[in-house]
Amino acid sequence: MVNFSLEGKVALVTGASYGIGFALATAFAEAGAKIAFNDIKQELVDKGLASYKEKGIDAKGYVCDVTKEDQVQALVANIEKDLGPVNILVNNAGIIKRIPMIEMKAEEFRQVIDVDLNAPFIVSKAVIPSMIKNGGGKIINICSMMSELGRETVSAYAAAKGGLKMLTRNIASEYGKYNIQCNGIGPGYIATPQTAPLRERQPDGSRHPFDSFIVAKTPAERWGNAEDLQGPAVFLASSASDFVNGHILYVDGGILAYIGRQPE
Ligand code: NAP
Ligand code: GCO
Repeated sequence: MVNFSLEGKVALVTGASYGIGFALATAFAEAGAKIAFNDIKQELVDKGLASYKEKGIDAKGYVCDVTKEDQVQALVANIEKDLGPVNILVNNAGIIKRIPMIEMKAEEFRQVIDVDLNAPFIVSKAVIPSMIKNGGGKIINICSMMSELGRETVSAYAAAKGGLKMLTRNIASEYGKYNIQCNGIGPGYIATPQTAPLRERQPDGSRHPFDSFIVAKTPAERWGNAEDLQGPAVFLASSASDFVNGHILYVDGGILAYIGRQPE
């Protein structure tokens, strides 16, 4: 029988006080996993703990900046002490800076690469040794439409998410022999705090032009919500996907397949 259960597994979802990470961790808990998550600030970890508690989930929260290798090593050691070795890692923490490339400072470009690409390397490197020791594991990298497409003002983010697609494939290639599956989820446009600026109502009450643009580019004719990602994530975290490796599963309502609705 196909097994989507996560009973007895320890899942670490980075940056999961709210947003997509919170939704994925919630789904993992509902499938039986023990949940560990981190955020940069204690008050956000506390906010996340309260939100998980409201859903009846006894998550463990840790303050950790995923770009700092020493903090990540300590995070993984603390999770192992509190819950056991990490069986499932979701590299979810991420930032975006929407700045025209020639106006972007090199430091701003580096900051995005640091969180969105260097950090998944750092956190994956921290958990793979114990996954090897324990006979395998699951790594899920949260990629993006920008793993495949570019657009104005998101050069750093697209470079990072394109790199994350290839890091996903490389981890799959290098560690598949240890029964570690590393895959990506490429969400379409999801209604979270990160995309709130793209959906703001205009002063005259009309929809943000980008909001209308995305709806016209999406066959499903709607923005996604974080819950749309839960089933694909549980699939990739479970033994149901043990022969899926190095794959980027796009959960985008069809954006990548569609040229876009023609103007009326
Ligand atoms: P979000 O609402 O901005 O949440 C991002 C989370 O990451 C926040 O909890 C944030 O914590 C945390 N974080 C940022 N930098 C961190 C660091 N250095 N160390 C630890 N935590 C850090 O974003 P989201 O929309 O849920 O997106 C989550 C992931 O999905 C990101 O990788 C994003 O690129 C990706 N994604 C989003 C969409 C979308 O349409 N929303 C689509 C495709 C992919 P703070 O609040 O403390 O900053
Ligand atoms: C943007 C958006 C996108 C989404 C997502 C799409 O400014 O274009 O923020 O990048 O966050 O990555 O998959």
